[in-house]
Amino acid sequence: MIGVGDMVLLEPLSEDSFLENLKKRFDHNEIYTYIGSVVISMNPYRSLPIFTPEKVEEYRNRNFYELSPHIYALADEAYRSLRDQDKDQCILITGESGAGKTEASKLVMSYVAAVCGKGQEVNKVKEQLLQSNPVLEAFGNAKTVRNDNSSRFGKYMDIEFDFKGDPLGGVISNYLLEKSRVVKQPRGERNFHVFYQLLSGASDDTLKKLKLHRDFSKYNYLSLDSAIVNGLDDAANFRTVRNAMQIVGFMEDEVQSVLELVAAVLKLGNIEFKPESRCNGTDESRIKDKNDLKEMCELLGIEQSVLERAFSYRTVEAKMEKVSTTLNVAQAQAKTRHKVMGVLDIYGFEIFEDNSFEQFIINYCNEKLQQIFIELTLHEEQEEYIREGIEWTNIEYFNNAIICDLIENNQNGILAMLDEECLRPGTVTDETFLDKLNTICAEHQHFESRLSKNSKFLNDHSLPHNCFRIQHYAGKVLYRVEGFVDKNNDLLYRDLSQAMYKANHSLIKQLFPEGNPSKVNLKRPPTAGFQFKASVGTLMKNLQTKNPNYIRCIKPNDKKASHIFTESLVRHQVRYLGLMENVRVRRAGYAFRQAYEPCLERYKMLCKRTWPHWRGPEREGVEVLMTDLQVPADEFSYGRSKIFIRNPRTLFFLEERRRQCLHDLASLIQKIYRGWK
Ligand code: AD9
Ligand code: MG
Repeated sequence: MIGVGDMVLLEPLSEDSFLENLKKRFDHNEIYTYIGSVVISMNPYRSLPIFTPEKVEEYRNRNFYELSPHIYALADEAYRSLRDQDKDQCILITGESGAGKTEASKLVMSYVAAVCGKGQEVNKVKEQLLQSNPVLEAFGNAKTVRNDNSSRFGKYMDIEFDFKGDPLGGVISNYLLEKSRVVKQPRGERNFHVFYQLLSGASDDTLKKLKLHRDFSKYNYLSLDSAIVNGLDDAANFRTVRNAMQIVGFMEDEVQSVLELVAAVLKLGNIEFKPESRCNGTDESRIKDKNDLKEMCELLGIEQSVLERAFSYRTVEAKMEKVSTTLNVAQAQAKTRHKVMGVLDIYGFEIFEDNSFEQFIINYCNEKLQQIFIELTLHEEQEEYIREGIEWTNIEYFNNAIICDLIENNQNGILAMLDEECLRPGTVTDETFLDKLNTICAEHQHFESRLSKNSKFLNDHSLPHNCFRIQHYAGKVLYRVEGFVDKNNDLLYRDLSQAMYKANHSLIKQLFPEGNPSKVNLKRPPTAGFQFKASVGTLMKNLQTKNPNYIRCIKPNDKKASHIFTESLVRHQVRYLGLMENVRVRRAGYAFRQAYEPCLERYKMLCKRTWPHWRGPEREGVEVLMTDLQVPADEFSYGRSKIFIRNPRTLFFLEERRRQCLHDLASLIQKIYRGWK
């Protein structure tokens, strides 16, 4: 073992020794390290030979602490608890952008697919589950300055299993896609992969049908300075995605429709407007060159004049009767009939030079996940000791509930204020929103406590005039308010959705149901922020019903490079992820706990007095067992309903004795059987 595999066993424990251990292991390609049952995963930024079918076999059906730390051990433990103990599981993967969350989620899914069920039907389901990834990534991931394959949406997948543990299918929920990227990308970043994949990988014939050129530079939406990404083969990925779409279940004509839509978006980006003065003195916008518009209309089966009108005449009346697209935020569903394993892979915490509404939403989501981690591993752990009457000294940790509240509080949280501003009649601008934020934060009693020394909302005169700053758990982020109001409103002019609905194209029609003139709904749809908050709330509730398994991803350097361990960067992540507190709580506590009854059931064969039946109370049975086995008294404590075992080694000892016992028993039965024959 290189270094110490479980930080709980690290001596002496300090932040420095913690980092040293991580570095030592990282330098020797040991990218996984435990804190009890939590897996720390360091991004190696290169492929390591540790994800082979042989490795899968090695970890299959083995106890968590038996082998060296690996993400497979966590996946195996989660899958077996699901299958054998009927406990729904969730895998929570956190870490900042580029830390390796998406890769980790795929490793977990491929491990579970490798070990669960067999047979033609089951294999088909597994393939579909795995192949959903390339499709989602093509449309939802993009190169950013942080990560060449950055997830620009949150993904939660519930994989459902039958009573035998065979997979039945999955439900995928998406959370707030960064739609604005289609139109504009920050410098050094790209649009969603699918555009480049299509242009690079489609056959000449397909491109001709789609009226596209292979040359990225022909399209305004495809930024040029970073269109080619080292190590990313767009053409090969296009074939992978095409194939994956087929496996997932798209019919050939549906694939075609999707590609037409992608092509139409590229055309749309090329349409340019020019102002034209009318005789009554007003300005009106006119389309400069109508060729792209014509081709776009041909692709989507829309009459050109209809779309042209919708583009050019955005009347005041239409402005007042706004109708919005509903966001693609599906509710996380958990069907109780089946066993469920949820895998959560969201966009990681982001601090850019320029942070807008998208980063605000992404970082809010990360705050919520940090909160659930704190609730379940730090808070709940300490609460359980108190409940069970186990002696305990509290360990201090930073609770980010205050930041979540600052953002989501129904009365005066930032999202509520933004909504209030968006719904207010009169002139509403990003600046009026910022003014409101500043005034309320300064005035309101409730906020004053936050503005005092513990304040997480920061706005002083040193900030640029259109910005506010939040002290997130993972660092201070400066947000520029420009676009907040529009993005939160997320409104589409009715003329446009109606034009789209008129298309002779089944997919487009489905995407703009609000354009149906017979279903005009003048009621204002919920804002983007409101919907996001609600769906994140539902997700958190869903996660809390499951047994959590944590993967905490760490980014070793800012260069996307292998072999570099930037200590200051890792130290910062170790701090804000609360990993030291995690070790302390775990060390002060007990690595393993089990209710008396199942504990007695499992180990009663190790003691003559409890085997084959123990007639008294279970707790006494366990006491007899531990005394007989001479387990040192400081290794465990008796709680009200559970036994708490301090060190995993004690558990190995019990497991080893049990295995030996079963082995002896099997030999004995064989002997008797042979003698009998
Ligand atoms: V973001 O929040 O979506 O921007 P992630 O998801 O945390 O971010 P991702 O999994 O996409 O990061 O990892 C970034 C890159 O690191 C990958 O594209 C790989 O090139 C690299 N990576 C991550 N994990 C591994 C690994 N286990 N083995 C090899 C890896 N490379
Ligand atoms: Mg990702």
